[in-house]
Amino acid sequence: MSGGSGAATEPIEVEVRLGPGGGVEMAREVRLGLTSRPKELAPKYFYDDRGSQLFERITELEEYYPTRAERSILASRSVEVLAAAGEPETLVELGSGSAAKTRHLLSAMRDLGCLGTYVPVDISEAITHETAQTLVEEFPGLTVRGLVCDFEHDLERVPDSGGSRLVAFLGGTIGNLYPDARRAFLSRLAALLGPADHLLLGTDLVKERARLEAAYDDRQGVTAEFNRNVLLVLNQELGADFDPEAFEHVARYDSGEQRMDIRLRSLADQEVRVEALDLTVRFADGEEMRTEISTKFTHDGLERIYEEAGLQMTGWFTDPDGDYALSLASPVEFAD
Ligand code: AVJ
Repeated sequence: MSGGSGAATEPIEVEVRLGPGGGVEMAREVRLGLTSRPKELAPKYFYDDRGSQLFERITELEEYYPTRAERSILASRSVEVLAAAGEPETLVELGSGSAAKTRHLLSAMRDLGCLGTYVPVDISEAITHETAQTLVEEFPGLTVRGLVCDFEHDLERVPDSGGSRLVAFLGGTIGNLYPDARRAFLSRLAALLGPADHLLLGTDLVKERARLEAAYDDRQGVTAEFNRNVLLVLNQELGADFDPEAFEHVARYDSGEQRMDIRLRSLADQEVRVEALDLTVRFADGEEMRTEISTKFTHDGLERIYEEAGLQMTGWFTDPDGDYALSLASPVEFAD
């Protein structure tokens, strides 16, 4: 942690909690994925610098509505959201990144007179520092207590600044988790929340197949490039020799599971060498490897999901078209 004895009065503190085991874990996880049937890779590996840039471009595509929809809810209803959350003094944001949408929440806190502390939690130390600096300049008096970590592992490290908290998990990233992992994650979040705290969760909503599939298979091919980028990440990080051109992007809506199912399909019988794993992997012509699921939710479905995790929904905010939702939840044990 930076700062000395006067640490508590520093406007910005960033704690770094990145264990040295990251690479080992990636190797283990990728080995498991490439030797499973069907093969599968975790979506977190999309996001190296190039992958993050490609994702930024996705958010600007005409077909990709979720980012715009979420932003429009935050832009028009943040005061309402904050009031429903009991005017918290602390905003914790999981996966904060450049905090582009966070400004709406911070402005609303300022307008309501409750703005105290912002706790960005992100995997990128550089972005967290940069964001912290920009925000203290933009919001005089704001205290930033950043945490650099993989929040799926280090959720319990989120500092308690005193006062009530709003923990925001935006962008629809919860949709990447399988039901078991999602339940576990939300239960841990629930355990972290005090009686006056709330969770603010961003979720994409179930809608017609055509719009969903277009959002994940844009005409410009940016999403295809983003999907194939995971192969370049494996080449870089694990000394693999994937030829991204030998795979095509597949994005299908699974209406039974209510989720987008995103895969890479091998365009030939091929062998790929992964040097760091001392592993040679065979792909049959047409074989598909899943790289991401992106679950779509409904109001009632989310109510049940919260309930299973020891939470209860206390607020529901959608864009005018009903494409996307921000919901508020609080821990059940403290219900009044
Ligand atoms: C950042 C996980 C919310 O699931 O919509 C976008 C990622 N993948 N296009 C999503 C993504 C393909 C995105 N999330």
